[in-house]
Amino acid sequence: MTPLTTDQQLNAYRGMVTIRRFEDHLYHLFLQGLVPGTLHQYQGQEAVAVGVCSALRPNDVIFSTHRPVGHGIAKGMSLESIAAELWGKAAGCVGGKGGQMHLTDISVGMMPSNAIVGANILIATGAALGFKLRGEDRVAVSFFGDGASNIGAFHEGINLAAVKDAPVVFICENNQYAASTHISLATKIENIADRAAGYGIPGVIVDGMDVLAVHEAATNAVERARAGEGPTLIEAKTYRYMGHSRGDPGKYRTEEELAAWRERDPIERFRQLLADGEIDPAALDAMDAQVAQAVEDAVQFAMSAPDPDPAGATTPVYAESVNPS
Ligand SMILES: Cc1ncc(C[n+]2csc(CCOP(=O)(O)OP(=O)(O)O)c2C)c(N)n1
Ligand SMILES: [Mg+2]
Repeated sequence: MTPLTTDQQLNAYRGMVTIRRFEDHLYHLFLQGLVPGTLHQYQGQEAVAVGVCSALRPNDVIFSTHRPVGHGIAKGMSLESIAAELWGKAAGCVGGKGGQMHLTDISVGMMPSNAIVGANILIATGAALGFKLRGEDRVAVSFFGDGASNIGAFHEGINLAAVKDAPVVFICENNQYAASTHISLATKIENIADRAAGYGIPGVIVDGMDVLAVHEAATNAVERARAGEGPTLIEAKTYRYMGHSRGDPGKYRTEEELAAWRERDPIERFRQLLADGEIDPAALDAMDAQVAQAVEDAVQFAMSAPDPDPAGATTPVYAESVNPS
């Protein structure tokens, strides 16, 4: 394991709190009808995004899903560029043309997130093969859900990555549900990580509510990928606190189930660990307040930012010219 320095632990705490605060703030604004479109929220899963991204270098890349806010924040996107994208503003990360499910910032390694379930397993594999063929010391990460593990692309992507020893890490965030379908109704085996054996690669199960455990598992997988030994499938057992998307009240699960997972909240647990160690809880309180202000500022910025110019509606959506004549 690469132990995290105190600064890295504080960064991990700040990252998880930023995701939670931002998502909670969006939720309250959404209920007031102030957020355009829908939201797929990440509360509860913060330790996965932060634990994995803390094991990566800036020039490593990640591929996310319809639930990308946590991944984007963890990889270093600015809150302003995410918020402005959610509000469809010109200052958004893709000029307001993508919205919540298409967060992108190539400069920090946040590749275009993809709402087609399972698709990024193949795309991340392709990126990793590109790194390998060009001799670049870089790793690609594919984040996807338990539901995606029953899509054909899961088999095709992981099999190809395994055969080619591609420098890619597959992170299955098993949050127990694919929309309203519980994992037990869609998957006969207990652990998705067990499927790794079918591809001849390591399968690792990790507590997705424990940021240090996720960091350790991700660090091992990233080191393996960098050493040319190929991919790893990590299954992070976790839970989403909110409904699948904002229109979903989540009636298919019990209050008791939700409460049991909240008992293991990744932020509360990590905060306790830090406070039991050498970190002054007052410093954590100060960080919480700074994060709350940064979230508020980013949302204010986005809501008051100018709309995109309609004249640019088709650029860069279509190539300028594909016909040399
Ligand atoms: C190929 C495909 N099929 C169906 C959908 C509709 N859909 C969007 S999200 C989702 C559930 C995905 O569940 P999971 O992979 O577990 O991710 P989670 O939402 O739990 O993060 C479905 C079925 C889609 N976007 N793409
Ligand atoms: Mg799921």
